[in-house]
Amino acid sequence: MASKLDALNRWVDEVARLTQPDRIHWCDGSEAEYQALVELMLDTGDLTELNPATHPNCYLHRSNPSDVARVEHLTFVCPANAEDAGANNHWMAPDEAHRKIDALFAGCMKGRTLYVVPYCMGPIDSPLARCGVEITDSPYVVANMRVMTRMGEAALARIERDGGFVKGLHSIGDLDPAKRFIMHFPEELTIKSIGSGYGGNALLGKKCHALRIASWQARQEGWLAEHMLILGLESPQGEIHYVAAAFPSACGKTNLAMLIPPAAYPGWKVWTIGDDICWMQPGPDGRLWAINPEAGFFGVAPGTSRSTNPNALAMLDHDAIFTNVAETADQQPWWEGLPEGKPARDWQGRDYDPANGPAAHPNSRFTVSARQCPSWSPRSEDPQGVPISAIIFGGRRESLVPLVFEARDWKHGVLVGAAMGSETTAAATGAVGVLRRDSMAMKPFCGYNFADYFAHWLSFDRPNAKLPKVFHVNWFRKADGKFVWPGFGDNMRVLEWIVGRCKDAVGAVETPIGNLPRREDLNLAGLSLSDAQLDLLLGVDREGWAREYAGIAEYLDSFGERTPAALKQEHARVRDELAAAPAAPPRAAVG
Ligand code: OXD
Ligand code: MN
Repeated sequence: MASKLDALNRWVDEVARLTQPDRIHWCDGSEAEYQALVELMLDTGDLTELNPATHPNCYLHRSNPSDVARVEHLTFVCPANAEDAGANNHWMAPDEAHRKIDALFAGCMKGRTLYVVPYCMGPIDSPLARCGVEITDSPYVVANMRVMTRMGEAALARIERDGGFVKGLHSIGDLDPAKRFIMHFPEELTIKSIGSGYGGNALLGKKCHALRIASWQARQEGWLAEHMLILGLESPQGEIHYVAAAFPSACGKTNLAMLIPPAAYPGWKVWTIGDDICWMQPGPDGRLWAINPEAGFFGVAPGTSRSTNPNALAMLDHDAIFTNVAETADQQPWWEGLPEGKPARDWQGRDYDPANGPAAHPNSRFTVSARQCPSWSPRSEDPQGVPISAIIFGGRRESLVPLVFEARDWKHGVLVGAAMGSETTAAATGAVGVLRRDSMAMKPFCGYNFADYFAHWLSFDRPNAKLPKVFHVNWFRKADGKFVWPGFGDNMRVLEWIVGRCKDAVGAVETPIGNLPRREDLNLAGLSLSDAQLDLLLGVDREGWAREYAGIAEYLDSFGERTPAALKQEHARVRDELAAAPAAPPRAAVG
């Protein structure tokens, strides 16, 4: 009798014929299987054990030094029509892309085991969840997928029920950067990745499936797949508001998702649902309901400490995989920003010598189950997801961009997200600290033309929709080379204002770029910020913004004819307001 797994079995056979592995292993996701993989990797040297007394069940993986970050210049989105990939993606014709990458896959698994990894992105019984199967020859990838997704038997059972799944073929190949490609075929719901064993290049459930392929599916099916954390903010009265926030890679999503409120906030609590990806869909009540498709965190280690993110540190002392961090003399993991301990060996396993650069690679990571986080929310498992009250966009901006502002409505919010800019980080190869536009923090992850993506975002504004309010934040404003805003736990003050705005319970002042808090609208108790610093954080430099909007116009035009007229009109509205001399002091918009 035909089974819904026939297509999967046929694909596994086809891949095995191409890649010629010595063995095929179907992953069941069990603890015993995980332990066997760990033993194997300890034998081959792919993992080393960290100090079992201080960090039980923690392991260190050192990747090839040429393979330490996502490779955007080698990442392709390959629909039949180049226009559908858009100027935001590298495109290759699908036939050519298959030919090129299949030539690299030919025979690449000789002497290796081919692992079949069924996984589910999202709570296993959620109507919002979607399944995939990754075929890989990397046991490190399998171990990470077990932490990051619902992997194994339950996922296979769901695939058997649903029939459909996303196909992801991965091999580390020979780790030669000249033979490295990450290719996406959205029309075939297929991913092919070779030549890298690192993070988003290799754990195909994450960026490749849950963002690039899912964003394509989401457009067709009427939902959103976004590069956003999800948190719940609980007041002392027990009221919880859920917020989703999009920041580019390595701009603090993990820290915000796990925030511990400062002393000025007794009785408040932040609940963590996700730190990287959010799938949202309009519910019958018109609100957007969101799930985190992932089950773990693949977070940036450097900078994580008891003062910046105590919750993260608390989840990292057992059952975690560390990649490219340094080690202390007694085999504890170490990275820059950790005041305890000091490095003895660097991320490449050399005796630590500051002349060789940082001890931990700036993009070194931890992989850990979300359930280990002290602020993990049980609502993460809710099949219906959580209702989103606010969407926050943000980036790293040394100058110009204020601490926080609120978009006047959804259309303006879409413009604010589309116009986002951020200084680049070590999460991808290339120069660090260069300002680039990164719409909705999706520049490296949107699986289709940004112009169509903006139109898709605009399309959610329809009768009976009860859409979240949209905000923009910037924790990274600098003066004299130093950050002005303390950030981390104190970002709670901004979250409180945001939720207050959602409830029409707190004031703001209207400006052409959006509504900003006045000093009296923010709880600043216990902070020592000077008047000049507050002016900087809460001020709008009209001339600077006029220049910014000129740059945004060029950026929107770079997507050509498909850029929605409504977005351009919205841009023109703000640009004209900025150009008009302020007739009167900004108006208070007390809500
Ligand atoms: C990530 C990234 O790993 O955005 O989450 O690079
Ligand atoms: Mn990310």
